[in-house]
Amino acid sequence: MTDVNALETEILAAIDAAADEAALEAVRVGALGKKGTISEKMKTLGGMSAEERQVMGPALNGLKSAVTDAIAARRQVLKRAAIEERLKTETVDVTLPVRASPAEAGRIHPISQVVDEITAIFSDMGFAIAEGPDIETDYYNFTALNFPEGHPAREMHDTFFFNEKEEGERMLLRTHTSPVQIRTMENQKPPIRIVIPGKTYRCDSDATHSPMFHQLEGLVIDKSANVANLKWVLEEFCKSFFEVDQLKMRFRPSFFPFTEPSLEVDIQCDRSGTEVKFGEGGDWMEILGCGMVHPNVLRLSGLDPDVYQGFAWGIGIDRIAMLKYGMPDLRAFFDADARWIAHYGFRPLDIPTLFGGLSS
Ligand code: 2NM
Repeated sequence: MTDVNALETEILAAIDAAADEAALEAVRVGALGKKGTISEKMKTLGGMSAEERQVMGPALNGLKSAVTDAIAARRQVLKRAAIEERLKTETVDVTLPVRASPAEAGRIHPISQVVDEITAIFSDMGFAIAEGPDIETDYYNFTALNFPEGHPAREMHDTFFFNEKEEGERMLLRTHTSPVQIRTMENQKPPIRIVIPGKTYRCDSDATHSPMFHQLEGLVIDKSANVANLKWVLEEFCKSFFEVDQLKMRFRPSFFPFTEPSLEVDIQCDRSGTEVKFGEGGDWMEILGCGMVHPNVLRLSGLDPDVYQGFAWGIGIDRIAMLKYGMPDLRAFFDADARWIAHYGFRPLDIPTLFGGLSS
C-alpha cells in the first residue's frame, strides 16, 4: 500500500510539473501507457493471492482514476495557458494602413492612355480597330503604297532593314502603320472604316524623335467617301481629343506617294502663355497628314478605282500625347523611370470613354 501511495505522490507531482501538453503526455504514457508504471502494477494482480488482490485491486484502480483525473485537469489548465499565450503574441493591429493593391498602385503609360482615348473616339464614330505585324516586307511598306522603286521617299523614311534572306528578300521594321491598310483592303470588301494604332520605326533619334514611335492611321473606303467627309471626321476627332467645343483647322497642300491630293493639317492654338491652349488664339500647330487614297494604291490592293474611293490619315501619337498632357521630353516615354510614370501615368480603372470623359 505504501508503494501505491508513493507512486501516486510521484505521478501527481510529475503532472503538476508538466510545463506543456507534450510533457504532460509523456507523464501519461509513463504511468498509463502499455509499459507504464501503473499498467505494470496492474499486471501483477494475476499472480497475487485472493486476499492480496482484494486489497491491491481497488487501490490500483483508485490510483488509476486519480491519475487520469489529474491529467485531464492539468490538460485543461495547459490548453487555456497556450491559448492565452497565442492571443498575446498573435495580435493583429487592425488600425494599420492597408497596402495599396496593384490596381491602385499601378499606372497606365500616357501612350497607352492616348491610344485608348483615340480608339474610343473613333469607335464611337463606327470605326473598327485593325492591327498588323511590326516586321514587314518591302512590298507592304513601300511598293503597295505607290513608292516607286528607287524613289527618294524610300530613303526619307530612314528604314531599319534586316539582313537579306537566302532568296534575296529583305524584311524591314515598318516605317508607318500603312501596311495594315493594304492588308485590310486585300482581305475585306468595302465599305472599310478602320483605325490602326501601333509601333513604327525609323532610324532617327533626338529630343523630338525616337527610333521606335507610335502612329495612329485611319482609312475609309467606299463608293463616295470624299474630302468633305475627311475634314468632318478629323475635325470631330480633334475637338473630342483636345476636349474643346470649337477648333479651327487649316488644310495645306502636301505630298505623300500614297494619297492624291495630300494635305497637312494644322489646328488653332494659343502659345502666348506658359502652356499651349487649343481651340483659341491666333497660332497654328501641325498635327497630322491626310489625303484621298491614290488610285494606284487601290488598284494594287485589288480595288477598282473607278468604283471605290476613300481617304486616309496618319497622326503621331507620341507628339499629341506630349501636347495634351504637357510632357516636355519624348525620351522620358521610353526610360522606364518609376518616378516619371508615377507622375504622368493614369489610374488603371479610369478608362477613357466619350460619356465618362476622356481624361477625367
Ligand atoms: C498619312 C498621311 C496620309 C495613309 C494612306 C494610307 C493608305 F494605305 F490607304 F494608302 N494609309 N495611310 C496616309 C495618308 C498616312 O500619314 C501621315
